[in-house]
Amino acid sequence: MQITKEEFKKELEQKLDSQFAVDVEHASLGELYSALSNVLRDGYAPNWRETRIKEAHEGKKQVYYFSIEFLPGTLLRSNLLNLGWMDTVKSALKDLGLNLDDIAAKEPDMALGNGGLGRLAAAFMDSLASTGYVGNGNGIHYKYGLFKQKFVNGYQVELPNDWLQKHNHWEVMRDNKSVLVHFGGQVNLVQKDNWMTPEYNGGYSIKAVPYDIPVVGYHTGIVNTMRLWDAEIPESEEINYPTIDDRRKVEDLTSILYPDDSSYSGRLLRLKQEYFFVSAGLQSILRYYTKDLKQNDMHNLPKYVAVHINDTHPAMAVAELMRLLVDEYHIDWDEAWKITVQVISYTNHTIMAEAMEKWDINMMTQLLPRIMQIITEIDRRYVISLTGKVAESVINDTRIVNNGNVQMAHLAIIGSHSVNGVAPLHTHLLETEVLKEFYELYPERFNNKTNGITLRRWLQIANPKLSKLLDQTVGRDWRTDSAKMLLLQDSYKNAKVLKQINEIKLENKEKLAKFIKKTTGITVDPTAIFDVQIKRLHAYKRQTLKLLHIIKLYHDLKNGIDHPKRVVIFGAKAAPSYTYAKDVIKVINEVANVINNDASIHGKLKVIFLENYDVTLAEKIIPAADISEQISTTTKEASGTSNMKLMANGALTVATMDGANVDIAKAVGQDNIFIFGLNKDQVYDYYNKHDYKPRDMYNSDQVMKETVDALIDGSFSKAANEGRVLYDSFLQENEEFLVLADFESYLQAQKKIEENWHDQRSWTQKALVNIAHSEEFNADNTVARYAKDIWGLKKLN
Ligand code: GL2
Repeated sequence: MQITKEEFKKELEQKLDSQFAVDVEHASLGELYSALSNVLRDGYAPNWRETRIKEAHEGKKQVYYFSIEFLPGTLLRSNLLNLGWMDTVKSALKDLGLNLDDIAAKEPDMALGNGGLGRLAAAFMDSLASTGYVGNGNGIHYKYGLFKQKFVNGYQVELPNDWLQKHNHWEVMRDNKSVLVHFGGQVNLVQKDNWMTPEYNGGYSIKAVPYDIPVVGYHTGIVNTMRLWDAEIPESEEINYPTIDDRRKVEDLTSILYPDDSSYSGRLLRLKQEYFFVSAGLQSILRYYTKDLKQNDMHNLPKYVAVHINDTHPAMAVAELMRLLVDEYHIDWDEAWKITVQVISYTNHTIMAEAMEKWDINMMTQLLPRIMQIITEIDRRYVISLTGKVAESVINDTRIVNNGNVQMAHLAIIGSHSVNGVAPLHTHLLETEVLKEFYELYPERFNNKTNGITLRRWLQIANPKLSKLLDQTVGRDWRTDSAKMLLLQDSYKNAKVLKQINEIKLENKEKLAKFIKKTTGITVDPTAIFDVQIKRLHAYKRQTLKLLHIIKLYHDLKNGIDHPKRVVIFGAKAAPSYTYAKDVIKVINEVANVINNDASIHGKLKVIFLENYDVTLAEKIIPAADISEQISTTTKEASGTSNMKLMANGALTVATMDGANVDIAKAVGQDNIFIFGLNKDQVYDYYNKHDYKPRDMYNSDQVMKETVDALIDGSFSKAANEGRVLYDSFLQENEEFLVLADFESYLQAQKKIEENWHDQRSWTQKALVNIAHSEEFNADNTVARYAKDIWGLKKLN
């Protein structure tokens, strides 16, 4: 539905009046946000309803994307954009003396995740709706999102992120679609009507209540649904929970994202969360299949339904679907297994061993007795199917239940028809190292799907000026057909276009500089190099290597060795129980303090660590970046996606040949990226031979020694203890992240960056090539590959 400026103004006035009894002139920004989002809801509601009717009518196969994280960020501007209202509304608001950005800033960021994996899930939702597919999200309606990060004396402090406090204007609670999820008790199988039927003794049920969030497609008229489940006490069981405290204990199931897994109770809660949203999701899918689609043959389920498990957190879907098919729909085990494997597919997002989930058998037996029985049976049959065919060691390594644990990745792989990695190198490592034995058993299941990003958010919304420039140079079609962005290369020598790219970057940097001033009090020069590292804080991502580079630059400047002016900008949260990552934050903050307050270097180097990195903050930083730091230890970063967002905004990448950096390098060519560091074979060489001796490197390299020593020689005395932790970690024999091994090569890459910076024309040309080629990482295309190769979807008519 389209709207004119006048219609919009009238609607806005009416909403303000009916909701708050105020007029435009007297409305607060919060009231304007609320009224504006309600006008927008009226705009897409018919499409939402019609999409549902159409889905059922056409009976096309749908994908359900199960993810414990979704990071959509804010939705006001993306809904405006996707509905085609952006320009009209902006201009109408301007007539009223209002600014969309000020109003949009009132929306809380939906931070229901902590990193790339959750953002990817949200990007896929947007892409499915924007390219014409029916795709549904399935996740958890956390009352508190990822913590709000503050720095106190340089330390990270975590505060609750009460994003629902002011009400989520987009969601619709659908009580009538609730389902019950059962926990605990004991289960016996008894013969009933010729069927081994589970009989439950004890335990309790929790009511899963869905909150549906619309996912508005870009100019497609399609509005899909992201369904997030909240926990409530079933009316029938209220009597068992007489006090508010009792109730809260149950409803806390969906309170927090990532309960602290260092305690038993934290792990138990996490396991509960995983089963809760998996069971609720699958129950509602089967109800839709039988009631709305009026299908009664479960054998046809794979023709209508694809369930995708985003990492292992929803891997219990394999066992839960088996439970529903066998126990509730009385399908024979073998038949049910075939259906399950055809329905389910799995993405692996990391090779890091600590992220490979496993659950203690006793915990699982207590909490989910029937699921544990089913997993045991899947495992038993798996072992039988391979006995005598492959080496016993292979069976032991790959079976689901071993060493007292349930291996979730094994369950996911054995129960899926597709297992994919997220960049070619990552997939290759899965096939040849991490999941080698599985690859040999099921080569046909493995495939690669390189990650992608939503250019709508990262260009159209975050960088409207660059988007307009693209309109002028390559035509507006790039907004729906990103391949057109490649035409920007025709302007490689066009002085006017290059000048415009520069001007836009400078404007974006000025805007960010103002934000930095406002939030940190620090003045930065927008003409300096804006050098950006934004991602979760993790040892493998090596914010520490950037830190060493900063210290080296600082020493040079103190010693009269000149460098171009640089502002290093960090954004990163450390997981609350990850002390090393928190130490890194403290050290960076104290190093920043010393450098930012040292008048002797004349402001040539500034270090800014912005608090509370989230999607909203990323939208501010990314358009202003000159340098994109992608410096993980090669082999460790499965893909990365900030690398794609930053290149789309014309930042040049400094990178190891890790994850999707490899593909970015291929896309833009060696001249338009700064590659450094050990390659995968060299890294594995160190790992296999166990002969990485950083202390020898340190002793024989004076520059390295001085740089690293600064962490413990009192230069940054307010982080003496934490500095010592970092120092020790770098020098430890066989240190896993090979920080010092890449130090020299990283300095060389940074030197090259400085040399290139002096030639502004060639710098901007490199930026232009990066912008043009970012289209290769358009999530719309990624999703099209999933739809075709894994899910077997057809677009809605
Ligand atoms: C991650 C990977 O670390 C990251 O490299 C990848 O881009 C994303 C999306 O595939 O997945 N894995 C993971 O657990 N998180 C990630 O960001 N949190």
